[in-house]
Amino acid sequence: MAKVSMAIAALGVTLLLVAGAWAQTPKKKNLPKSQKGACCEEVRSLKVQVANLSSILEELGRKQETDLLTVVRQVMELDKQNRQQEARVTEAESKYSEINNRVEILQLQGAQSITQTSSDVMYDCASLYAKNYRISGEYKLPKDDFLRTPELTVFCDMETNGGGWTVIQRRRVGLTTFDRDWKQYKKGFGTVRGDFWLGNEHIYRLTQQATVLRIEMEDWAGDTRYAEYGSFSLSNELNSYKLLLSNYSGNAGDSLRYHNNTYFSTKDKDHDKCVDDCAALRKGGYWYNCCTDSNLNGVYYRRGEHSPRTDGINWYGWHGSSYSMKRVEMKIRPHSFRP
Ligand SMILES: *[C@@H]1O[C@H](CO)[C@@H](O)[C@H](O)[C@H]1NC(C)=O
Ligand SMILES: *[C@@H]1O[C@H](CO)[C@@H](O)[C@H](O)[C@H]1NC(C)=O
Ligand SMILES: *[C@@H]1O[C@H](CO)[C@@H](O)[C@H](O)[C@H]1NC(C)=O
Ligand SMILES: [Ca+2]
Repeated sequence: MAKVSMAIAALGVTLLLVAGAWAQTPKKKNLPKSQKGACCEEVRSLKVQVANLSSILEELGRKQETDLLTVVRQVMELDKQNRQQEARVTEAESKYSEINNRVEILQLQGAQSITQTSSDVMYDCASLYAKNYRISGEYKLPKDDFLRTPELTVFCDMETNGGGWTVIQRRRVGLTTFDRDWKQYKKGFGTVRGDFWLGNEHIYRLTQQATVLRIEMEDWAGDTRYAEYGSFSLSNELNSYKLLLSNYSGNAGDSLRYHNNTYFSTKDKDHDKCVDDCAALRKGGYWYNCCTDSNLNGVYYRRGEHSPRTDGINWYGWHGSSYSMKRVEMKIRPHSFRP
C-alpha cells in the first residue's frame, strides 16, 4: 500500500512538471516557422505522455482500490473466524454447565434416597460429606419427622478448608434486598445459588450441636479475608435468636465480637442495645448492638457507590465502617467435623 501511494505521488509530481512545460510552450509567440512544427510536435508528444500518465494513474488507483478491498475481505474473514471460535466456546461452556447440572441433580437424588433411611445424624452438609458427597452445590436435605424438621434446600461448600460447610448467607449478586422483616428473616429468603439468608429458625436448629462459623469476604480489589469462630450458636425465637460466639481466628479482624450476646433485630422488631433503631439505620436484619462493628446483611453497593454510607456490607476490622464488600459468605459446620 505504501509503495503504491509513493508511486502515485511521484507520478503526480511528474504530471505537474509535464503540465507546467506544456502551459509554457504557447507563450513562445515569436517562434520561427521551422521551430513551430517542432513545437507542435513537442506539444503532441507531451499530450500523449499526459494521457499515458493519466491512464497509469487511473490504473494505480484501481489497483489500490482492489488492494484495499482484499484487505477488507481478509479482515472480514478473520472476524468471521473469530465469531465462529466464540460460538464454539459458548457452545462448549453451555454443554459443560449442562453436564455439571446433571451431576448435581444426580447428587441430589442420591442424597435424598440415602439420607432418608438414616436417622442417626442431623442432616447438614457435614453429614452429606461424611456420606461421600464431595462436590459443592445445591442439595436438598430431607425432612425429619423425628426432629420435626422440614425439607430444606441448602448450598454445601465441600471444598473450603476441608469442606462440609452449610452456607447460611451469601452476598454476591446484589439484586435481592436484605432490608426485610422478622418473618422473612425467620424462615429465610433468596435462592441458595445466589444471594440468600438461610433463615434464623434453620440456623438456630443447625447450631444446637457445637458449631463453627466461618465468614469469607472479598473486597472490590479482589482480595479475600476470613473470620472464623470456633463456637457459634443462636438461641430460639423466644430469645430473639440471641447470638453467642467465641474463639475468633482469621485475618479479617474480630468484628462480630461486638455483636456477641445481642438479639436479632429487623426493621419491624427493634431488639438492639441502642436508643436508635439500628435495623432501620443499617437497613438489614442482624444482631445489632449500638449499632455495628459489622453489617453483613446491609445494602449491597457497587464499587465506590457506598462511601461514606454506613448501611453497606461492612466489616470494620478490615475496611472500616464505610466500605461495602463485593462478596460475603457465612457458613457453618459441626465442631466435631473431620475432613
Ligand atoms: C506509456 O508509457 C510507457 C512507459 O513510458 C510505455 O511503455 C507505454 O507504451 C506508453 N503508453 C502509451 C499509451 O503511450
Ligand atoms: C476455644 O478454644 C480453646 C483452645 O482451642 C478450647 O480449649 C476451648 O474449649 C474453645 N472454646 C469454645 C467455647 O469453643
Ligand atoms: C460471648 O459471650 C459469651 C457469654 O457471655 C462469652 O463466654 C464469650 O467469650 C463471648 N465471646 C467473645 C468473642 O467475646
Ligand atoms: Ca433501639
